[in-house]
Amino acid sequence: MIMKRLVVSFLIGLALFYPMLGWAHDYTEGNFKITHPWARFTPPGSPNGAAYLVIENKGATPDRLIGAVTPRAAKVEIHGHEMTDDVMSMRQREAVDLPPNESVTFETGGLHLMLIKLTAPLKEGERFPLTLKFEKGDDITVDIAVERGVEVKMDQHHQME
Ligand SMILES: [Cu+2]
Repeated sequence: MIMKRLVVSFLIGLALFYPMLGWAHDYTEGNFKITHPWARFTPPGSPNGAAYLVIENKGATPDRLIGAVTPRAAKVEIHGHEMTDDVMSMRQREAVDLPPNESVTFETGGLHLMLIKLTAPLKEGERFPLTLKFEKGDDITVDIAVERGVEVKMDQHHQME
């Protein structure tokens, strides 16, 4: 009886804890380590989303991220934020340099992968595949974890497009 109760509470604990496991997932393939690929949930009717991750180039040579694809969106664009005349604006980038032995962070308010025309809103707790394309290295497919994240005003630019 006690054993059964322990198992049940363990399972409940696991269910509650499960979303947090997403925070720690990472992938090491080829020269790259991809850490915590995630996207913010999107409200109903929102056409676009944004994904974030950290890419570490563990190799000895420079490479570049040249794009990404996912079945969850019509296309993926690399976006960065830039200050021009004291105004922060979002700009599409062709590629992101990945120097050897350095980490590049895609984060809210900075570099991000813009998911254009989502097939459906991103639901918290959901996971979906996204394939990163490199100039030299092989493609790497990661699971993007959809999370609540922290509310950031910056994200409003996604609604405007
Ligand atoms: Cu964007």
